[in-house]
Amino acid sequence: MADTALQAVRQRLRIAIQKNGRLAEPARALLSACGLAWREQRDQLFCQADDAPFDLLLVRDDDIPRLLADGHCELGIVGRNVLGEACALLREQGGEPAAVELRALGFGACRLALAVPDAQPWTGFAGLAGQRIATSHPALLRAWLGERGIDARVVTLSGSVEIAPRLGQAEAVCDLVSSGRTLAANRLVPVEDVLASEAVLAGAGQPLDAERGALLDGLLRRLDGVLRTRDRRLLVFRARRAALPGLLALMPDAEPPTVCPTEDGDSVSLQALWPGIVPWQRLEALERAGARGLMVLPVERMLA
Ligand code: PRT
Ligand code: ZN
Repeated sequence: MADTALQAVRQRLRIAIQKNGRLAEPARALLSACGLAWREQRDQLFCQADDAPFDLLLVRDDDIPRLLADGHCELGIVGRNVLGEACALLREQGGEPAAVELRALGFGACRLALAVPDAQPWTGFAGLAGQRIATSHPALLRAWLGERGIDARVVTLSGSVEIAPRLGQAEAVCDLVSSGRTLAANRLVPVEDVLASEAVLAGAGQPLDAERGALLDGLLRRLDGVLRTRDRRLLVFRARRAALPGLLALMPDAEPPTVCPTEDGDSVSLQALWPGIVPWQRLEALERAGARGLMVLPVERMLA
């Protein structure tokens, strides 16, 4: 490869995301909110961001830790459970985790939980000794059992873990739970949490060269801004100066507002960041206290 072409590759950051599945759309939405735009074509596994030094790898979630470890990408958006399982497996083999969690992203929430048949009385995890536990997260489960000194047998299944007790393959399961409906439908009850999971931004364990390190810092800054503002609203209104104390008293949960004088000198224009939805009653109270031209605006992005 010519020197300049090699240089161009080096100056880019590759981000692996799930092509299809639960994390696929929220991961794309998050990267878009960070200002990245790209065009995907059917069956394409690789695409370049428009006018930005980032590439996307569209893959299965289970492949992301290995792609990071092997240096095929620098970043990945993946469930903490998948990242944790890959790291726990490496630790079992005496290796060091080759990928690290950089940010929790606030979507894809679930928990890896131990569950037992509802007809089986639960007397605490010591009762798991000698039992078979079916899971698709064997290394995480072995680490959890090991920390508690429980000698149980881990049965590794790649899917349909919840039917293992009915098929006589195991006495308990360790599976991902979000609403709990799947467990209930299979007459299982969750008894212990092994891991609280959500989607995370993972990075390769190795430090990046200066140029890509700077790209990563820039992306993290934008990401932090998006994460900070995701649920916020900007509240904007005008009011008479004299009404200000009463109005501010109605906004204890907002960040300290910016207050600007208007041309008539007697009024002010005010804007404040509000955490989450502004309750209807509060808007009415603000209007009664003298707020005029009230607007509640979504915050798209905030730079640190
Ligand atoms: O094709 P690919 O390999 O990329 O995708 P996948 O099928 O392996 O993964 P996918 O898309 O199902 O899940 C991706 C990630 O989403 C997981 O690794 C978790 O981090 C996260 N996530 C969040 C979940 C769930 N919630 C979840 N409920 N992953 C799986 N489930 C399954 C669970 O295994 C069980 O079968 O949903 C069922 C339980 O759901 P409830 O709502 O009935 O409790
Ligand atoms: Zn998968």
